[in-house]
Amino acid sequence: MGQQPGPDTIAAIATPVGQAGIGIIRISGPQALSILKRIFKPINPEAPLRTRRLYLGHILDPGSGLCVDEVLATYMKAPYTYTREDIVEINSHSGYAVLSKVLELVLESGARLARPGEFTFRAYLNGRIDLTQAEAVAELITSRSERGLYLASQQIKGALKHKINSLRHELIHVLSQVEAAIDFPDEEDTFLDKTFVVNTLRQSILKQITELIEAHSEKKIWVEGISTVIAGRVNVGKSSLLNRLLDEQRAIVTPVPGTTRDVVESSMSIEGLPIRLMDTAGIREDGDEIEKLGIQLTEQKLSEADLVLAVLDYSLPISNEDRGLLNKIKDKPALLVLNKIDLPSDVKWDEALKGLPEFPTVRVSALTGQGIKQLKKEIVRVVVGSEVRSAPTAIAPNLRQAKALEQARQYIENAVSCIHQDAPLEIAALELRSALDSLGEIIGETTPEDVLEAIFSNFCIGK
Ligand SMILES: Nc1nc2c(ncn2[C@@H]2O[C@H](COP(=O)(O)OP(=O)(O)OP(=O)(O)O)[C@@H](O)[C@H]2O)c(=O)[nH]1
Ligand SMILES: [Mg+2]
Repeated sequence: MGQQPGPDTIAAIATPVGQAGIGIIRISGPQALSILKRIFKPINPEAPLRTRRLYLGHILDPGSGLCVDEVLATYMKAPYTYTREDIVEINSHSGYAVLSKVLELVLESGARLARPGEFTFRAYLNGRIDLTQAEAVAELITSRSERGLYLASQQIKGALKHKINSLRHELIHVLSQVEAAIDFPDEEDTFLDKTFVVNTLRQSILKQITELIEAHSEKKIWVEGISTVIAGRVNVGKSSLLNRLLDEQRAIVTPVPGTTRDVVESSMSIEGLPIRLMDTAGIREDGDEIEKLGIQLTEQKLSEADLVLAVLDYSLPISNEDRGLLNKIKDKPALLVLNKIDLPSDVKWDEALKGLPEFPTVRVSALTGQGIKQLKKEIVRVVVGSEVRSAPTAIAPNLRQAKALEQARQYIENAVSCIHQDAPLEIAALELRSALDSLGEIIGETTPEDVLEAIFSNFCIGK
């Protein structure tokens, strides 16, 4: 994203390119209106193109004079727009050829193709929104659940920004007292009330920061979904379990061991909890070349998973592959799924599992559906505690913001121990100032350029 936006005008297709009723081309910048006038002929040629009105007309190619499409066009005058610049939106019909032709004419008339997230970046640079609001726009678009949508929309309205600003004010108040005591060490009315300072830092500021950090993990679940990997040795019924959980024949099931070679991913929700379910290649020691690659992929997915469903065959003795899997995931949130309970079994499972890492265990039959309800309940329990909370947190930071909060927490804890140990107050002040900077990074006041670049490059083009 780099440089400040100059006086240039950007344009992009703001809707997915494909066949649909309408598609939107968006233009932002000082030339937006003149570009529109060059290529758009309103039905009423006398129409003055006033701001915030929808005009019916035609897009004409200025070179050939040919009509491209019948459209609705809007001109929105700065500064009360998304980017705080002049904006034009052209609602054309949606098809690849139409949209790209209109965009081409816009670009030929003086606009430049927008980079991903550049409209929102301008909104941020022009002070219409802060960084937390800009990030929430991306989260709103990618959100996988209603709860995730709620969290993102709260953040767009500025909930996190206000929270961070109020924390900063509290911190500035404490810092000003520390600095007054440094500057005027001998005066009675600037004498530092250390108990007050430590209490404010601990009981108010640190407490709020910690609550925000905790809310982050909850948010990740709602916005991104829980990546849940079904793993186990070949033929235990992983693909059957995926199909049963999804209630559809998504993955191929056969009696042949080593059927699944690749990762099969699907989405579902349990009690509104968004789950990204992944069926993987069965683990076995003597597979062929393709199978080995599949197993490598399984291992990678296992390491990234939020939750593992480790499937074992209830009817067969425990194997080395089973033991290897359980040991591998010993530090992960996981459920042990004993599948095929419709079949007879001589295995004494309590004994067979002795000495292995312990997990909550559910007995199911992917074939008959027995135990699947219980499995779904356990999934929710492992991920969010006993049940889905009905009163969600309204404010929840994303990973970047949570990391900055952790930094701030560390600096404040350092300051508290400095004050406790009667270290020079200058050091405590320095720590508190660093904490302020970390909080400032969250809302974009002290955010390094490369971080901004990374944030906005994750947006889609046209947003
Ligand atoms: N009786 C019984 N058979 C099952 C059950 N679940 C799966 N099977 C059968 O077990 C065989 C293997 O099932 P899959 O779902 O393909 O097993 P998988 O773990 O995905 O196997 P790979 O992809 O080869 O690793 C098939 O013949 C299924 O019909 C079950 O609960 N009970
Ligand atoms: Mg399979």
